Amino acid sequence: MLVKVGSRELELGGPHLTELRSSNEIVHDVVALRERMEEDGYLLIRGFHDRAKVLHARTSILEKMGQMGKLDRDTLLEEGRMADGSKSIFMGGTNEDLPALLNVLNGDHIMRFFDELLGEPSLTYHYKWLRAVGKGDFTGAHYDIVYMGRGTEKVYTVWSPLGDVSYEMGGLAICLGSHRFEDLKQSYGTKDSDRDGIGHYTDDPLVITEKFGGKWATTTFEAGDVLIFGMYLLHCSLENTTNQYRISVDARYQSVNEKVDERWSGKKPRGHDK
Ligand SMILES: O=C(O)CCC(=O)C(=O)O
Repeated sequence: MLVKVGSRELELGGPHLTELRSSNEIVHDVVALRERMEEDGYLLIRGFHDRAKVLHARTSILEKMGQMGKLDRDTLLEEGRMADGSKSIFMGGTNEDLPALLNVLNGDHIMRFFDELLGEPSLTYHYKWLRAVGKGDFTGAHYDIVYMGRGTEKVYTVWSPLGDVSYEMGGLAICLGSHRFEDLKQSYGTKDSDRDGIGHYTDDPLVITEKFGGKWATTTFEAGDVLIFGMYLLHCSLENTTNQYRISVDARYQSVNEKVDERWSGKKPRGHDK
């Protein structure tokens, strides 16, 4: 099967693209989870969130998008089909008007998970990166440290699909081993998007593997699944080739004892430096 990763078409199971591995068999063993995170640089946990709560959040987001005129009115709301002429919508912010979403991202289940994983009380940044990615769009390959590196490096991203995401709808892909690309960490990984005016490293996933090695990995996702990774794991998304929005959110978690990146934390996070 051919999958569109960033600007390339790659064969799933071919030399450049494989499947992510799930960590569900070790989900109740925190020591094993920490070792897996160290070794693989990511944790894929299926059914981590309560699926019904995620679907409730999805409905509230779709209702909002419908009111914004972004959805095709002749189709079912839950399909999230794009209205003619609509584009991707970035809804980053505190999203206080979406309590069902905050219930998933700030709830006891996920906070207790991070308390245990970190071995310290955890916090989550108030800013949530909510995205509705439309047809033809994808996210280029990057390290998150470039966007949120002004506090501790020990921040974790949780990427949550808010709906089922097929290969065609464009879920996330990561570059295996990229948390150990020391040259890249010492160059691109020391940049700050606001200070240096730098963003994604590349739209072409093979630029990375040809220069640094590794291999890309992805999968299909269901509402409730999460992909968790640190600040130095290269990731991009597959292209959405459908006319249904791919709705997802990425949120951040860290220890309360570490420095936070003030752009994203607090009740009124200021966001990127203007
Ligand atoms: O969902 C996407 O397209 C990008 C997500 C991302 O870059 C992240 O989770 O850090």
